[in-house]
Amino acid sequence: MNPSSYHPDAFPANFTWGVSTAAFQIEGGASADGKGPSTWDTFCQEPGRIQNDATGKVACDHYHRYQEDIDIIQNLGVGAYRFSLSWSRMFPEGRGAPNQAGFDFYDRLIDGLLAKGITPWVTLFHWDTPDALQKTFGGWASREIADCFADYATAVGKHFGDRVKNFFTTNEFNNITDRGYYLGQFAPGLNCDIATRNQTRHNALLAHGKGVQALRATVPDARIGLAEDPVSCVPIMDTPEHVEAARKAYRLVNARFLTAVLEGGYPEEYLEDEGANAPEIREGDFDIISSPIDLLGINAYTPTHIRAADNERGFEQLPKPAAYPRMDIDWLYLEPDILYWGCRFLKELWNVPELYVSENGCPCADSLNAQGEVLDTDRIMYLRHHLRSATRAISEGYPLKGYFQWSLMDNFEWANGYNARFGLYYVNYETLERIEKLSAKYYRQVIQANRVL
Ligand code: GBH
Repeated sequence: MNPSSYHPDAFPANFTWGVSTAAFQIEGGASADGKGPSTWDTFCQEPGRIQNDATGKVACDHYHRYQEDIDIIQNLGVGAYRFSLSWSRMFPEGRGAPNQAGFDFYDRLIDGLLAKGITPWVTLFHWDTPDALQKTFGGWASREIADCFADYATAVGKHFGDRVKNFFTTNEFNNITDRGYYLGQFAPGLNCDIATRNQTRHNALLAHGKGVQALRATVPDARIGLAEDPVSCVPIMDTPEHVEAARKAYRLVNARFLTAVLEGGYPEEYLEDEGANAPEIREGDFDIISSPIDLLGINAYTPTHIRAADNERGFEQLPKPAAYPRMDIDWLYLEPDILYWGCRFLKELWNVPELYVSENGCPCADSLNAQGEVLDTDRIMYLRHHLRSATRAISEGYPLKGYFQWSLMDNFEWANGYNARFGLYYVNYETLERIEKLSAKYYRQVIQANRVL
């Protein structure tokens, strides 16, 4: 950096600024124009699963209001928009006959973004499994899902690959597998045994790997990665012994997913811990799972604090004190340094070539004041400090290339329904109007200045 223009809070000139969403959380149009049901459509029908029994039938009605949404994305000044495709909108049965209208919708969206100079970043799968695949072979509990996903990825690559170059295969394995098939909090809402849970993890890794290969084969100039939410280990203080402990912890607590993808195998400790419940691994699986990726997306929200310990593994996770500060949801504890340590450990452990924050944001108790404004100073505080942590990572040479704020607008927050507002835009769920929050103005200014403000 030119010292005369150096500012400690500045981002590099080619830094990618973006916002993120996911299909089920914003689209609505649940059965419009031939879309098939996803497991989330079905799950929302079961009373008691979602707060207030909310559903994704309408959500933000992005399916019909996408043009207005492209306009607000443009108004933010971001150069990139990360969104996911609804698999069952394009393949109502998950495989077999395509639904042309589903492809048409994403054509309109992608062409609309490109016309405004916004680069599409596509996530192939953000949790909305075609329900037909759940009903036919048990979804992610079966290895068959990996081949279906590969076929789907091939179709996506062939159809959109002339215009879309940046891809994430999957989003957050843990919420597909553990929360869906073991904890039962997310679709399909099952409480399987541990062996099945571990097998769904393995099947998901395999689907990712086959997805990478399918995209590589159909879009030669694609940049491919996955979006994961690694447990964000943060050393309790920046001293060599605690940093070393947190690095070890990062590798082991993320063993089931990220470590497995990036090392091409499960760490010994994982297989030991799971014992007889370890997944069935077939020959060649890990060659597929560890297919080279160009970039990694990290979804970062909440920390796990680590200190060095005199035990077999050399670290311990510290519990959160009762009054530890949180944002407006029980699980989101404030710790901006997650971005710095995430980038550092991903580089140090696995030399990941390019890193993107694919999600970072928080829910706030947003409301309109008498002037019709949403003064979300708490979200601005959250963003400011996380961005500063990002600039620290960049200034120390870690390969952080972009930042996607979660989320463009308030939306369907899974089991919390519409009760957690993560947006830069406030959504009035009666009228579906989008209203710019103060944090949107803040983010626009940050992007313009290309530094933390
Ligand atoms: C991401 O998940 C998702 O990719 C995105 O769709 C979502 O809207 C966003 O973050 C905000 O949540 O109740 O204590 O059991 C982040 C992972 C999964 C973290 C669910 C919180 C519930 C924790 N989230 N989890 S708890």
